[in-house]
Amino acid sequence: MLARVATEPGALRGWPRAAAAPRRGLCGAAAAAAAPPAVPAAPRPFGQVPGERRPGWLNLLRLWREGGLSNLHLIMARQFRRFGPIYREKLGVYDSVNIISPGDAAALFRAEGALPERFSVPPWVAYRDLRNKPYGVLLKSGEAWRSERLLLNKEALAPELVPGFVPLLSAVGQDFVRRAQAQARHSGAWTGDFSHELFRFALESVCHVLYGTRLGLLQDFVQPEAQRFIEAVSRMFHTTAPLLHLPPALLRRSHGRTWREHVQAWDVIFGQADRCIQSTCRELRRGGARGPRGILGNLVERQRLPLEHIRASVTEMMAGGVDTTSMTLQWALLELARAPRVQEQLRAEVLAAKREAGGDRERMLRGTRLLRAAIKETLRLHPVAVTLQRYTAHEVILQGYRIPPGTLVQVALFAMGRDPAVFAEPERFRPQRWLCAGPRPFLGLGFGFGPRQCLGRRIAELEMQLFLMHVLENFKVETERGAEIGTKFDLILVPDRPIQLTLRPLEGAE
Ligand code: HCD
Repeated sequence: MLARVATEPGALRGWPRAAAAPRRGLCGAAAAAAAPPAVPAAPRPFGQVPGERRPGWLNLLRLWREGGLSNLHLIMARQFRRFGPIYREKLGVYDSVNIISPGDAAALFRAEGALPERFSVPPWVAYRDLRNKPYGVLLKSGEAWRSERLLLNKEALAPELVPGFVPLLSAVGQDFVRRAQAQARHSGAWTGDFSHELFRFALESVCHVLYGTRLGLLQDFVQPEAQRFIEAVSRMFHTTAPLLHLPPALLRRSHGRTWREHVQAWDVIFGQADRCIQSTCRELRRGGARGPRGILGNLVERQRLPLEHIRASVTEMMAGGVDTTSMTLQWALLELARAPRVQEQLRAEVLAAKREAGGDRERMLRGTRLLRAAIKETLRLHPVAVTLQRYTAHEVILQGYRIPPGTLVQVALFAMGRDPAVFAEPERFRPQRWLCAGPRPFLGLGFGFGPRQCLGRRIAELEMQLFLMHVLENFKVETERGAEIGTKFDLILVPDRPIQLTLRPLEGAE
């Protein structure tokens, strides 16, 4: 029954409207649907926030019984239908307030303070404590987080980096196309489950910008260590989910199978990342680094951060850059295959941009707004993160309730993306919805918000834009009709079954 919740059109319709905050719809469409808010004059106390006042372990037990955690995103959507646009819930040892409206997200991020903090995934912290490894910027907090984050922004996120990243990422996209063409030569088209190919594409891409070197993962022979790394990252995510709500102290002492597997997965991840980092550093010392230097090289050269800390954050970026972009690209290809007209429009835009820019990829990117919107639209329907979280730095009023400082508040990204009060016809893949005039505040939150947003965002966006550009120039994307594909929570949100796709070479493409 649960599995059907998200696929039913308008499944999120019909929760108590009276309490809803004013909503702004895209292209004005959904705005009219929201009734005028009935916000009381005086804010209500925190204790009155709707929700089940049951002990956290009981809630956790129930969650486990209802298909484990793999339906977390659907269960959240159901809670919003039951309680309205704000509810409180205790899961295991973690108490949180959950919100769904963009207006509330705006209020929350305004209250995040100078040192914003998100929910700090306890098993990831516990692993580093166990192995005595420094935290990377993902898990750091306070001033240490801030100074390191500012340095990393300069090397990974700043807009000035685009000209340097584009050729690196475009080269990998081109290799993917070459590989697909070779595969299609046998039978006129390349059909299958592309997840493994896309994992390799994503790892190759992120390593090219991090280390400035190619691993060669888009060839027929793939190094077994790289393959092991990819599997370890998926296993690390998969084993995080069941450990997510347990108290950290219990984790460290735990000898359970899941925790053991989790530790082993991180060991493989750190081992492989260390090999990449060491060989890049060796090259640097020899002074012989030919070609581009890569993010790691730049960080080491600048010498503003101890190597141990650089290592921790580079490892996080390498691991974070595999499943996230590859799954998003898989969803994007599926949506394009299902919406052939949108696909044609995108292709026309890409080809026109190519004529105009003479193949200069950086200029082409500026001329492909619909393509960028298609990625936003993909992340609306298929966000990587089920929620965004913040601990409030000072009091904030959400839906007329006083939320005290230090409260964990979660923006339900998945539920928001499919809420008809926020997005008109939410079940339709319509990139155009992002292109009309007017402000669209706090709607495109796929990479989070503010100083704590995704550090890999620039890399991920360019990687996905360039990939889709190359693919659209050369192939028609098709899929079998009918196959309904759902979403499952595996710490990040992923397809609940393999996606079958076909890449068919276009007439006249080189
Ligand atoms: C998972 O309830 C569900 O970019 C939890 C809340 C939560 C907290 C942090 C999120 C996580 C969720 C999903 C995966 C995220 C993570 C922060 C960074 C991480 C969104 C939503 C990710 C995939 C980068 C991972 C890097 C890692 C491999 C070092």
